[in-house]
Amino acid sequence: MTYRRGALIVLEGVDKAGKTTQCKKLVQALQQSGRPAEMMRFPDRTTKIGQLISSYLERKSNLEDHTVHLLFSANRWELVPEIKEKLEQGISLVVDRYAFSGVAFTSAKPGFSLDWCKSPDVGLPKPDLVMFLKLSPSEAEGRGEFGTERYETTVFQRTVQSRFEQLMKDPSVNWQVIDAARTIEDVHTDIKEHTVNAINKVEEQPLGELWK
Ligand code: Z5A
Repeated sequence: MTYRRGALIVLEGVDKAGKTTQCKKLVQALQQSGRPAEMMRFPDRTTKIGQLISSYLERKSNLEDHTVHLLFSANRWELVPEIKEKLEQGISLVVDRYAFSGVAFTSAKPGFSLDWCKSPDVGLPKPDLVMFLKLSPSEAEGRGEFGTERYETTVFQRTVQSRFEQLMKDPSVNWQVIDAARTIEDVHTDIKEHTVNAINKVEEQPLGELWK
């Protein structure tokens, strides 16, 4: 029997771009069309490392900036065996944020280079497709107030957006920019089309290693 793996699909974007909404809709649509698919999200707040991160984001605890960056990365690495197992079983994974958020958010802090921020995530399973949900800061503001978690301020989010733009210049990653300012249905149609193409394309290809 021919080996067919699932695809690793990542949705990235600034706050309120609609990542969670679209991940859920995409998984549902894939399943309904008979393609095995599951959703994952980072940070995964259910693990011990994820709980440390969650407490930091909720401002219940403070962590030194390098330390929290490494915890976000460790939270991805601890799930790598599960990611690989699912992909090998032919299940496509739709992931809400990944290493790109890790780099964009930490490098938006003073004194952090893109290279330093990327290094702990080098070698992670490489996404077959990364869709960046593009939404201008003013459009994001139109979707309601920011929450109370750390990083949820307009000024910080603008810097994060510019770091994402730097990351998107890397041709070793399969980026697709999605206009997230449209209706939920229009964005979904676009995302689904890119995803189905990626699933069909990669099923007989080996999984890559990120930034290697
Ligand atoms: N972080 C980090 O620092 N390092 C890392 O390595 C990682 C993450 C992985 C985690 O937040 C924080 O951790 C995040 C990055 C940092 N900090 N920030 N800021 P999270 O993942 O737990 O939650 P979130 O990412 O902040 O969620 P979000 O960005 O706020 O939302 P979203 O998923 O992009 O959007 P949504 O929840 O689907 O939709 C937001 C609202 O807009 C909602 O009311 C929707 O109904 C509405 N919506 C969605 N789509 C539309 C359209 N098309 N039109 C109109 N309204 C819409």
